[in-house]
Amino acid sequence: MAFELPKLPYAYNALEPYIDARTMEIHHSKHHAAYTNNLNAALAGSALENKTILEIFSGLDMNNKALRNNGGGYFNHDLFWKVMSPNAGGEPKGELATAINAAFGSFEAFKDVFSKAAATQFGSGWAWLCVHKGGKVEVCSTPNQDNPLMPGVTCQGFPILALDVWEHAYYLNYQNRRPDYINAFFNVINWDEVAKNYAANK
Ligand code: MN3
Repeated sequence: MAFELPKLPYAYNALEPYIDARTMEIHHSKHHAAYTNNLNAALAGSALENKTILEIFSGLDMNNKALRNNGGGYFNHDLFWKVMSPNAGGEPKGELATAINAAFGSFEAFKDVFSKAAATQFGSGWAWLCVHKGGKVEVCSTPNQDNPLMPGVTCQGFPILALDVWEHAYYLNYQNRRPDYINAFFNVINWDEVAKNYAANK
């Protein structure tokens, strides 16, 4: 079964003014679509063809650039779309809030650490909030389309919140002002979805 471009769970303009419709449309229908198509091309005829994306990551040959970049691009964007929502933002609740407070001291302190990870990721990449077995959470960042589920990536754990800091994610609206885009992202984080990811992978 080939991978399919996941449907966006809201309209392209739903995240305005924080993320503009044109950026969302190009990002989803061009960039994410290309990663998905290229992933399928990289898998075609190989022994991995019917594996899940998590199975593919667990045994990934990091020298296989087509699989690494396009598998990452497929998975990372799927998580990114799902952890955003219109009329979202605010702060996490329940056990996720407890875990964030335990790791960082407060939500504001978490926001600083996450924002710094996103702002200082040199070039293209992603910022993550991950959960480890046992429930501890950690912030990290990775270059390109790498993610914490890939072998040898120093940042480990299961990713439950993702922020794309490639220029294609913000340049039309924010140009070189990556920190403004990062700040805006906090207005569209779907904490209910992040909490679901936490509960499923802790
Ligand atoms: Mn992207």
